[in-house]
Amino acid sequence: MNAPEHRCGTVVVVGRANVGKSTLLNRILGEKVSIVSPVAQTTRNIVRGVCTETRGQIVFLDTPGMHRAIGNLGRIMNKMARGAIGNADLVLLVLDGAARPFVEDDGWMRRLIKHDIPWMVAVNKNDETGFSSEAYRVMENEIRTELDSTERATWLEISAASGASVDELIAVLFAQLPEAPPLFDEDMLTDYPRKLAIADFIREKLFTVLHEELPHAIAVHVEKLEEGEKQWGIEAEIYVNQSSQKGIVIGHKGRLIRTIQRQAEIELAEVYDVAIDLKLWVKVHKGWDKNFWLLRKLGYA
Ligand SMILES: Nc1nc2c(ncn2[C@@H]2O[C@H](COP(=O)(O)OP(=O)(O)OP(=O)(O)O)[C@@H](O)[C@H]2O)c(=O)[nH]1
Ligand SMILES: [Mg+2]
Repeated sequence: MNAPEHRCGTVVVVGRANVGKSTLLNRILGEKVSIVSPVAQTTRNIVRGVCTETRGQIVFLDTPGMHRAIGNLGRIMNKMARGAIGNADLVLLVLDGAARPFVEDDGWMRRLIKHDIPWMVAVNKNDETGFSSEAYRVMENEIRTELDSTERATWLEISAASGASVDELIAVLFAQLPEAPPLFDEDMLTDYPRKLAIADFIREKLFTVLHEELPHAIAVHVEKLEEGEKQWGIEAEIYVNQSSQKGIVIGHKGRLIRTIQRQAEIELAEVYDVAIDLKLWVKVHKGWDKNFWLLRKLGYA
């Protein structure tokens, strides 16, 4: 009897900002490897997540959401996402069925059709009232007609939040990948560097707590990480562009920064299964998001 075939390949997850790419990756992996927030442009790096099971191994790359870029950081993020598809066996384009199509969705479809990369669509948020994939399907038809392309992408309607049709999506992904041995050790979930992951968890809490008040350019850098057996000591700096923003992040009598610190400690303790002592400082770094040296230090360039 033949051994069951083992499929393996890289699936690059792309789409407009805030459509639910990172939520979907976490749902598929059953672990939080990529941060999620209601604020657009949450993911700023390529985050790799490896799904290993009896059918084979899918290496997912979560990418920053495409958006109208302002400044160097925005341009780097868009470039990262566009560049990532060069490594794909398959591109998964995530669309937001609870929102109308945007120019960025058109841009992705056009790019994928033109470059002739195998791709499929997951229309996300089908748990929301008013969900519809119709306008996006019309968009694909119109672009195909314009570009003289006769193929059709595979479409699925899912909810990354509830998990609806996500198993079906995984089955479709496996079916489209080549027969190949695993690329990574079966125990590996992600190879995203720990200091960057910790900085992201803290940034996620900043995004969630500040939300409407969030300064446009904000970043977190882990200055110190001491991994003790019973407790990890972490010191991190929060970068803002102006001194007025420092007050927003700290809040009245330090209330906001304490909330952010506590929420980050709780989540980090859960993720790394160790007690966490987190210290946060807010630093004014005028123009940090335009400074390539700082962007590199933050892991963005
Ligand atoms: N209702 C609903 N909300 C969802 C679903 N998936 C994600 N969201 C929400 O959509 C928002 C954005 O989710 P993310 O996973 O951060 O989106 P993203 O595409 O990774 O965003 P960027 O990293 O900014 O590009 C969050 O508030 C999520 O909770 C879904 O299936 N249903
Ligand atoms: Mg994301």
